[in-house]
Amino acid sequence: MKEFATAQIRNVALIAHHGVGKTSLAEAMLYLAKATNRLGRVAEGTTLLDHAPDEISRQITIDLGLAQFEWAGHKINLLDTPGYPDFVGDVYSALRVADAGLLVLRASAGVEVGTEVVWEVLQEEKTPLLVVVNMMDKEHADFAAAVRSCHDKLGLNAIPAQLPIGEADQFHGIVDLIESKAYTFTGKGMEEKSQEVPIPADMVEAVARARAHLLEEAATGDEQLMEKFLTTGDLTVEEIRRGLCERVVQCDLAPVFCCSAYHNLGVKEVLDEVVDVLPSPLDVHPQQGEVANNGSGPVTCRPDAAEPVAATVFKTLAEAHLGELSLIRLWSGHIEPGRELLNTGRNRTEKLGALYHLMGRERSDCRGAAAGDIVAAVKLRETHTGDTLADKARAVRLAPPDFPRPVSFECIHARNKADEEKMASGLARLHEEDPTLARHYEESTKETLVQGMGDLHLEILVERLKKRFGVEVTLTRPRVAYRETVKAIAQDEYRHKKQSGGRGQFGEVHLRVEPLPRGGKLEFVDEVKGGVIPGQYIPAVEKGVVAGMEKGPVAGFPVVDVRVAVFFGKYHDVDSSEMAFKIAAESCFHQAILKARPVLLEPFDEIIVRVPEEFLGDVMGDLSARRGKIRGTNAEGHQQVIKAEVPASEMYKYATHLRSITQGRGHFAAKFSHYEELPRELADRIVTAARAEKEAGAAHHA
Ligand SMILES: Nc1nc2c(ncn2[C@@H]2O[C@H](COP(=O)(O)OP(=O)(O)OP(=O)(O)O)[C@@H](O)[C@H]2O)c(=O)[nH]1
Ligand SMILES: [Mg+2]
Repeated sequence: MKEFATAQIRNVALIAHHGVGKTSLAEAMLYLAKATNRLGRVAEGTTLLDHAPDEISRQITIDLGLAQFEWAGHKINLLDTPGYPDFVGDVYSALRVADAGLLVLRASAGVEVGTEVVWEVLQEEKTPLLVVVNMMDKEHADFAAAVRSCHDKLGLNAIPAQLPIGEADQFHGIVDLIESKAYTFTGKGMEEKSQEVPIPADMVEAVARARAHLLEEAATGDEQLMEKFLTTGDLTVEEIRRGLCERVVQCDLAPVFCCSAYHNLGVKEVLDEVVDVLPSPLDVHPQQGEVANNGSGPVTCRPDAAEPVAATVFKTLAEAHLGELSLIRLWSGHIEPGRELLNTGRNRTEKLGALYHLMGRERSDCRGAAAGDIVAAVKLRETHTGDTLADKARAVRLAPPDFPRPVSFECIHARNKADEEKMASGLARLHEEDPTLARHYEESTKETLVQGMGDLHLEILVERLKKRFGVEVTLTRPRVAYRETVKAIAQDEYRHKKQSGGRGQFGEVHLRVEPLPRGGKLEFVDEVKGGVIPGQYIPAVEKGVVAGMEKGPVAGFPVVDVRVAVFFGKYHDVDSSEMAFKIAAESCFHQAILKARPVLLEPFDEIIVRVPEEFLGDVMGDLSARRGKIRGTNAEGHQQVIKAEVPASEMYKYATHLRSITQGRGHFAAKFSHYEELPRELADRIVTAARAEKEAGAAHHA
């Protein structure tokens, strides 16, 4: 493919609820653009875009796909995003770099849950949109209802730019309201043939009404256009497009089109409007970034090939037949293979290798790209998803996609010791590629946890670890990182004395243990008077206490939030040593804490749940059943936002559960909040379990 100038580029993301035909639409576009001579089918596993084996077997999109093709003298960079909520990270990636979106709806359902969920991201990114009502050929297709749902559920000003002729199995043509022309499809798809016909008699009135509405909306916001519309009642095709274009860029309006991607009906018309109505990289706000230590505030990266390079790496692909690739959006400057750039976040020089244009699984060489374009580059060694690449002369750093925090977690185990290292490096790589997959080693439970956006996300992680890194892993429910503390003040003493020929060991320590407020960790106090324990041994006493805190007396969890004072002791001129005092202190601590009413603490998460009004009662009831404490609720648009504190032990698989009780419409974010004392009966259960485990361990070693 030749190189395109910035004005001729369209970066467009396909966004929607899962399974409404985003990938099918992209395939139809590639077919129309003659980028392929076979129309790819999701159900048959023949698509260019869903090409990974796990995508083909599940018939869903897992990884963001890129389809680059030429249409009407323009280069379209189409970003096909996954609709499953587990892979929402890629929606953030795509919207970070797309200049516009195609919001795809199912004609029989209109706005669905998945669309509502990504709506927030669309609004944050201020993405200009066209709405495409797909599956017009299917049962219960209802174009008008789908349009209404945009207004009702999203508050989106969706204005038809087309009307369908017939719906469901009667869908056989389109009235183009911009050009005031009607077309019927001559074959059931594939051939893109359509024939101009008079506007059907029974639609004349509806067309006139819809067209007047469209023209009025197009003229709003432009005084000249409005004046002409009011005096003549009409606008030229160019004026309508100009007016629409302006309002689309302002996110004031989204024109609505209809099609059947599967039968390739109406898709050509959508493509034409992508070129005519959606903005080029020149029409959207330029990126602003920071240059470290320049002291002059944000730097603007204009979409100009003559400027220094500024680019965002928004996705890393790793497929056996594609190799490892970084997808790069160029905001300013020009790049070509062999170009040296700086990874500004990591301060590493990187040299670009081969560059490619992608059509899903197919790639072709790219000799250069100008500001605004998207290219695939052979993965750079130290550059990962979200990083900025820039010319050294202007080492600008741009905001990465604002990825959501992972909400699902599991404990991950390698099959054997030898696999553990491979697992760790595999997890590190997968995290660099997909920041919504995280891993974390929990010191107190000695477990490695993996975190993702849902069960399916983690299931795919397991499969990919096996396929790409050759490690077999299993997932289990993580242990809860309980802690122990005390509720009373107590003291005790301990003498460590050993005489076994030669030099002996001697140290006597008296300790007092007191409770501290939550979050107090350890406060160690030296109250020794008169040198009964010489100053040089006090650090050893503290070390003994710290060692003693590793395993609490209740169930062996770490002890926190205690003040420990050493207030008396004895030493021996010859036999005392640091080791002797450390041992004495550790033993003394174990004795004293037993008398200080030790208890178990459990971690609480602070969570924020967003749900539509009608699910508020169910979700709150469910949170209470999980021993959650509701801290407040308030309305945000159509949604209720619940703030609560919930025991971490009750949050296992909550992402899946919340989806099921809210028909997929609730979502949440969680983070660690604090520790609280565990209720008695639950504590007893944990103590019993810990004892059983200890005994089993002892039996195992015997
Ligand atoms: N009848 C009919 N079926 C369609 C149409 N568009 C898509 N399909 C079918 O709907 C199913 C889902 O289509 P996809 O293109 O995979 O949908 P998607 O939105 O990309 O799905 P995800 O990427 O998993 O969110 C496939 O079996 C398609 O063949 C259409 O216009 N008409
Ligand atoms: Mg798809």
